[in-house]
Amino acid sequence: MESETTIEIEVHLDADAAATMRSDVRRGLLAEPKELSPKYFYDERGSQLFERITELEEYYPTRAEREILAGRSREIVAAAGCPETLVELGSGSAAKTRHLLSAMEVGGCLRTYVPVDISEEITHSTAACLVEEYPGLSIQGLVCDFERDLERIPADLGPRLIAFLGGTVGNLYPDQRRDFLARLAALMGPDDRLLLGTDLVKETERLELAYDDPAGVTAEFNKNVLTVLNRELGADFDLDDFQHVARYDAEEARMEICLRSLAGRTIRLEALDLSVDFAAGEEIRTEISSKFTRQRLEAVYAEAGMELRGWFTDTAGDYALSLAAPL
Ligand code: SAH
Ligand code: AVI
Repeated sequence: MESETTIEIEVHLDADAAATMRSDVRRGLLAEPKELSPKYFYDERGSQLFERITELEEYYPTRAEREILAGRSREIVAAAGCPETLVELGSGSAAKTRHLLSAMEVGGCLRTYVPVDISEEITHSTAACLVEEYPGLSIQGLVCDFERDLERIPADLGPRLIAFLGGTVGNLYPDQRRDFLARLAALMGPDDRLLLGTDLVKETERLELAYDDPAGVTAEFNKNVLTVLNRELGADFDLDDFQHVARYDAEEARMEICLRSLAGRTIRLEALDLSVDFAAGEEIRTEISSKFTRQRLEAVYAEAGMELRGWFTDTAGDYALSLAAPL
């Protein structure tokens, strides 16, 4: 890279985003069963707690994805045609992304990195670290909701590799996932490629342990969404009144992460002028985390207007990175 290192980060967490949060939370807490979007986990503390999850012995997906990226990034980048731009959806700390950036640098094609994340703090700190590590890299970050603002991703930066790592696609509900991937496919040019990280179906016991670690970090991460609602919406949740629950639904092939009210109570959300009743034992579903097989992913791509072009797994076969192209 010969050009100058630059960082530009556009923030799109405006009044609309605040209004979306208010209507999402109102709808979710009045729904049957109650639910909240996992995007509200990720304030500064939520991002830090997720980083701690990635270091847990029980949480294998990060390690498995790192193994694939450390061993096969050059192959992946070559299969993607050594594009100039790496767009990363839900980039977070971009810890594993370095393997892709380095492979693009070695291949002589790296120009621009576009991190896209809802968490402003982590996007700024990630960008600041990466410009030190990759002199000449242009960073054009977007702090936004990738579902709401997908069309803001720059399209004029040459061929793009669009990475969606960590298994975050598994946190979208099937209809959301279908719409999201179809919109993404419609935005992709013939030379763009998607690199998608997905956790694979496995034994219930390992899955449940990965989402309910004995040290309680995942429970803290899950309960953090209540802290976010207390702060942003003037809610009066007491975190000790709720229990972290993580169970595998084999039929749907997904983990369901919930918060269970230990007793009957009424929660007040001042900013919504809303009071919500909880029965003893009633749950709020705060996240799903879908698990895939190669066959299921092929079907997911087909209905979104893409096709599978490459399949990379870790040695244990726990996790897959797949490369896809628009049809
Ligand atoms: N890719 C990283 C982080 C995964 S955690 C890894 O593999 O380790 C999920 C990331 O997606 C978080 O950084 C979170 O802030 C971001 N995220 C979740 N929902 C989002 C949304 N709707 N829009 C933008 N970013 C989102
Ligand atoms: C970000 N996402 C892929 C994580 C997952 O595994 O579904 C979030 C997470 N929730 C609890 N532990 C990790």
